[in-house]
Amino acid sequence: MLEASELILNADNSIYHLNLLPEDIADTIIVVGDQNRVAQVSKYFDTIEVKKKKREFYTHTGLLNGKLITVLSTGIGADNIDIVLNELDALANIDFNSRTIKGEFKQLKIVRIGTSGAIQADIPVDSFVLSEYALGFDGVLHFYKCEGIFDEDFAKAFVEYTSWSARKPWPYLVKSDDSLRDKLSSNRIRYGVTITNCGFYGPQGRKLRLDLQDNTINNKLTSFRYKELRITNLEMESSAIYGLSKLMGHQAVSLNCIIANRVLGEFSKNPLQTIDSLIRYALEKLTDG
Ligand code: R1P
Repeated sequence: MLEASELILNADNSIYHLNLLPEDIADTIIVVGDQNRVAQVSKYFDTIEVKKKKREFYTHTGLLNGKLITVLSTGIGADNIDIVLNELDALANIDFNSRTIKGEFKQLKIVRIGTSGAIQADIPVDSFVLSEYALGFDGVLHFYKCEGIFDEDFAKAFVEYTSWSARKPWPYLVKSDDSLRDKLSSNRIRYGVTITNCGFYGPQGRKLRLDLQDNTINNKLTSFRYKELRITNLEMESSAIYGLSKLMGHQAVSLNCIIANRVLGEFSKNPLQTIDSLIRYALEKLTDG
């Protein structure tokens, strides 16, 4: 039995941070960083059955073409993903009355629709990148028993190539779910390796007033190659989504709207329109068939 301090429920039996009841979520869940993006997604639903919020975690669940979909905001960062993934999994797989793990496992499909910066010159702003792999600099997964889900050879080659400081979290490479990736694929999509950073400025090589531990890190990220893989873009959530989903048994894919190109120093002239176009693309693919 999970104690009150471990599985924390609110007075109405909803889960602590997300403020949701098990019946409030669909099996297909779109996660976005920005809470304002939740309504940008749910405005395309035919009906909205659930609207709840707490802190930065806004949730709308509704029907689109007869399919129940949840869209939920995670806020920024892999630390928030630890909360969101654990609480979504608890909603699906823990009996809140008996506080025990249910006998039958329920698998969730988790699709992130996020914004991201490209670190290759040939990935233009306003394009879409599906993270075939996520490379985590966030460290969240290392707190779980996670041996065996990472590509250790990739990590070793990366650490050597970049002279990665031993004071930084050990990078971990984790793959997207194959079948969900196929469902969301088309010739409008580019594929790549997405770095999940633990911050926006120094951790992504941005220098405002503070000196960086390694001023050349972004050049090394751009030039690093491992077999047929190269790093394509940077954001702040995908590796924790992929890693935790893999450990829990859920399917996950991250779709990135490229709003900046860090190599060319460019930023999208209309990021909202590009995000809207990726939202419509993802909804079409998820409700197709
Ligand atoms: C940083 O501005 C935020 O934008 C990106 C990063 O991952 C980080 O969360 O994604 P979202 O637009 O989905 O929040």
